[in-house]
Parts: sequence; structure tokens; C-alpha cells
Amino acid sequence: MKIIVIIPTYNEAENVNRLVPLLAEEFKNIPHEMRALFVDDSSPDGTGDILEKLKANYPFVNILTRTKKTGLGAAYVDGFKHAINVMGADVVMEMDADLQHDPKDISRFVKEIEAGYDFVIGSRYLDKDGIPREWAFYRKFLSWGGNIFTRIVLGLFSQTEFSNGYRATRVKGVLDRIDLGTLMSNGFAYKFDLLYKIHKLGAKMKEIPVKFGLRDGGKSKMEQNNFMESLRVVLLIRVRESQRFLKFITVGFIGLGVDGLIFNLLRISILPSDYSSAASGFIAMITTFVLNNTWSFKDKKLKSVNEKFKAFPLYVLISYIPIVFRSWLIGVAVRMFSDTALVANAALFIGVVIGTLWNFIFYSKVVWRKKNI
Ligand SMILES: Nc1nc2c(ncn2[C@@H]2O[C@H](COP(=O)(O)OP(=O)(O)OP(=O)(O)O)[C@@H](O)[C@H]2O)c(=O)[nH]1
Ligand SMILES: [Mg+2]
Repeated sequence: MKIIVIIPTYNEAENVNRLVPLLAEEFKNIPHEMRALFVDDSSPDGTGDILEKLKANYPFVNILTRTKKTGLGAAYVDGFKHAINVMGADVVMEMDADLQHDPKDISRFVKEIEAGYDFVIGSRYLDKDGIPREWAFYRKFLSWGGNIFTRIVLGLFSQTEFSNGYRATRVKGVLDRIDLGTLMSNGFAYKFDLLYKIHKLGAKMKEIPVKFGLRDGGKSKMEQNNFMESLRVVLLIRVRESQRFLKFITVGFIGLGVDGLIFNLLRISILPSDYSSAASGFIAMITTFVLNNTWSFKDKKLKSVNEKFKAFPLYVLISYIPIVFRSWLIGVAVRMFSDTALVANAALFIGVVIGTLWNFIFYSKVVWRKKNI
């Protein structure tokens, strides 16, 4: 495997001299083609020149020079593209230059990739010493609170770490399926979006405990707006994810309208009420199926006639289960309490809410389970 450790630098002259020999030590122990790719934004402190000198003694050093400092996310996107398209990476790693990420951990990341994981992140929350003791309370709180908040908002409860920039990602089938041009932030917050996109692909993800050191030398480049930008990205991911649900709810209402309209049209023209209901229900099912397929689940669209014919009976079956459940629930409720409009409608409402969630989950996981690539 060709593994490329991407290290963005901005004014890290003090650190790269120490980091490169440590990388050399670590790379010796790893039975793969190991490379480092420094992405330097023309640092005014001469980091680029120092790297050029290091390159002469350490051939694994590669340098990508960007003319402008346009943010950590933008630097990484350029780094990923270079690593994949120019250097032919099988795996890319993300790592800071300031020795807060211990180079000795690299082999632990590689082992997890060898074991079949697609994405490995170093978590500072699996061991109690993950975060530097010396950090001020507010920084500890922000880091810890931010990760808990993200975990809840994104509903990714298996993940304890979202913001650490020490990661390894498989290229084939994972990173090469992500449109790097559309990541939500040019700054540090791209890390949240990229992690979520990797999760959405169904990648096998793994956390390993790491200790986050103190910055060794030089100044922090943590941008002032990091916090607000991260909050914006996490909330936007949530909105983006909820869009499908909102579309699905809209389709449900359209279905209800179609059902009612056709039921009444048939009833007053040619059919008795019971037949009208059966016919309108069926037409409403077809309508919602088509709308869900072309709109709510557009990205997972069933394209061939064959696929649609197979999926439709499943769709009908899934949709009928909550209707049966709802009828049962109403029966139980009126027997337990009293047969009043309030009890019956309250039970109906609970049944509809449960049914809506049921349908959404099973449509997502069963009917439209395959993502089109
Ligand atoms: N190329 C490039 N590198 C950057 C940029 N911003 C940060 N970096 C590098 O990204 C890595 C992480 O930045 P840091 O300033 O260490 O951020 P941090 O670790 O969250 O903050 P500290 O704990 O204060 O160090 C370092 O290697 C920086 O040199 C940027 O805009 N362009
Ligand atoms: Mg740092």
C-alpha cells in the first residue's frame, strides 16, 4: 500500500525540523510505501525552504506549495487531490505539524487499515489523559462539549471524536467517492463534513485512543471563527439530512390529498364507497411511491422497470403494517379508557406518528437502501 501522510503547514519552521526525523523513525517500522506530503501555504517564516533542505536527506518528503493561505480545509483538499491523482495514494492520513499528534501513533492507524477499516480517527476521549492537562478550562470544555454536541446533533452515537485532525482514510471506494469540491468549509470545520460524508458512504469506521500533546513550538493558527464555523457546519449537516424527511412528509400529505380527492370523485360518480376507498388508496400508494422515488429518495432512485416492480409490493407491505398497528392501537385505547372522540383521535395521532417514523425508516433501509454511485 502507498500511504501518504498529509501535513499542512503555516509558519511551522520550528516544528518541521523535529517532525521529519521522527517520521523517518516511525516509517521504518511500517511495511508499506510511506510518504509525507507537506502542504505549505508559502509560510513567511521560511517553512518551505527548510522542507526543501529536509527533502534532500529524507526522500519520503514531498512538498506542495500553495501561493495563498485560504484555510485548513482548502489546504487539505489540494493535498488530497495531489496525493490521489499525482502520487497514487491508497491511503491518506491527516496530521498536524506541531507535534500535538505523536508520530509514533502512525503504525497504529495503519494496523487498523490493514484490519479492513476504511477510516480511522484518533480519539482524545477514550482515555482520560487524551486532552492536555495544561489546557485552560474553557478550551477543555469547548473541545469536550463540542464533540458531545456534534454526537447528539448528528445522531452518531458510536463516535466520540469529530474534531481531531489525526486520521487515516482509504482512497478506493471511500475518499474517491466524495466530491472534495463541495465540502462545507474551507477552514477547520471541513473535518465535520468530511467525517459525516464518510459515515454516509457506509465506510467501516474505527476510533483509536490517542494523546493530544501540547503545541511544541510556533504559534497556534486556530482561527478565531473556528467555533462559529464548526457550529454552522454541524447544524447545516443536520438540515441537509432532515431535507429528505421533510420531502417524505410533504409526499405523505400529497398522498392524503390524492386519496381524498379520488375517493370522492369515484364515490359520487361510478363506484360504491368501499370500492372507491380501495381504488383511491391504491392510486395514492402509486403516487407516493413515484414521488418518493423521484424526489425524497432521488439519490437512491430505482431506475429500471424491474427494480420498481420488485420494490412496489414491498412498499405497499411496509406501508400497511402501521395501518394495521394503528387500528389495533385504537381498539386497545378505546377499550382501556373510553370510546370517546378524544381517546380515539389521540390513539390515531400516536399511531400516525409511529407509522410515519416506521415508514421513513423502512423506506430508507429497505425500499431505497442502495445509493447510486
Ligand atoms: N497550509 C496550511 N496549514 C494550516 C493552516 N492553518 C493551520 N495549518 C496547519 O494545520 C495544523 C493544525 O493547526 P494548529 O494551529 O496546530 O491548530 P490546533 O492544533 O487546533 O491548535 P493548537 O492546539 O493551538 O496548536 C498545523 O500544522 C498548522 O500549521 C492553513 O491555513 N494552511
Ligand atoms: Mg496544533
